[in-house]
Amino acid sequence: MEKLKAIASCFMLKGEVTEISPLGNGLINDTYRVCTSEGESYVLQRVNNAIFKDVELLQHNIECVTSHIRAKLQEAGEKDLDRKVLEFIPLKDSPRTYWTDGETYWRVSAFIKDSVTVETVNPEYSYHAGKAFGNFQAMLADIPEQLGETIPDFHNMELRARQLREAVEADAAGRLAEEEVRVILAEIERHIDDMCLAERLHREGKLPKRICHCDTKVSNMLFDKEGNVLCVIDLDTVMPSFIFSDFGDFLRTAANKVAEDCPEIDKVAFDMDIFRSFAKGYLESASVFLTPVEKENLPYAAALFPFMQAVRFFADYINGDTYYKTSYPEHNLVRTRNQMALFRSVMAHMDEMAAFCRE
Ligand code: GN1
Ligand code: MG
Repeated sequence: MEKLKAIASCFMLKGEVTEISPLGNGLINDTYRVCTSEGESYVLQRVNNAIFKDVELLQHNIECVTSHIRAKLQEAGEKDLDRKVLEFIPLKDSPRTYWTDGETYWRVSAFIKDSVTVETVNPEYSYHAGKAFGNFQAMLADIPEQLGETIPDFHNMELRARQLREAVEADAAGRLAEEEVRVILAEIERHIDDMCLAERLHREGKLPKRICHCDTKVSNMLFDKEGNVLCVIDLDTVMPSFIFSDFGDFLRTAANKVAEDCPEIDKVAFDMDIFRSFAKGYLESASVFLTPVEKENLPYAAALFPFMQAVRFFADYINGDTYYKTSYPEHNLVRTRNQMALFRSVMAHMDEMAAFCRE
């Protein structure tokens, strides 16, 4: 904790650091809450630079995005600015918003007062979340700066398929010896081509990339105590992508009846009430810029994200758990089973979703 205190103290905080405690349950970065003698609260985060290799670019993206949104909200007369957009704190001795010793990277943002995160949502929350993520994309549609991909080809299904095949080829942890692994692999292989539709559409010039959040899980949104959306957090993956990313990844977490690592597979199911409310909210705020091809393929996006996540968890399992934090040896396999079950459940609702989006 002394080391964390020393790092936090390099930032332009109000008051002296008095307390640091762990916060949240992200799978990539380490996050802490910092309290100071002036009664202020901050979020201190170690950016995982094994995964985000260019922290300079990442913070540049985040600064562009937060200042663009701040300006838009200000223009619209927003009163509660500090709770509607994240604010990153500069260092004491430089305008830079991250600290590094050359090996680890840290940053600090203001803690948003009276906010909560949730792991599950009801249809009403989903409607608001849909509007919020649609708005987020709409606000960023005219960002003047060029943003880079903080993880190149992050949501590129062709790349994820290739990475899985490389993992299988190397079989670094000897896990291909497990029969279940081979069964799952065969099922995944049957769907890979269909799931790579977005990349094909993009190559044909029919699908644009836009600035997206790319990690729209439920827990990446702050709500106030009444259930209103305050803002979207965890901006490391904000980058050019297909709008499917934000639509699909929210539903992957919100519309699953259980958590992504729940081992009781028979409880996994895609909740159409959540789908309908989220899609309604999203379409209300995003319709202004969506093309017909984007709209038509929203059901595909709902299927793509559980599938892609299954492929990523599964590749990590086969690689011997080198990417995601795990709590027990089969954790990534359990997550894979869960996401494949969700994928099957989504696929059973394709026509119903398409009919809903057409209306
Ligand atoms: C990771 O950091 P966290 O937990 O929000 C991952 C997402 C996955 C998610 C699965 C950079 O997000 O893409 O969807 O885990 N982020 C990265 O829970 O790989
Ligand atoms: Mg994240």
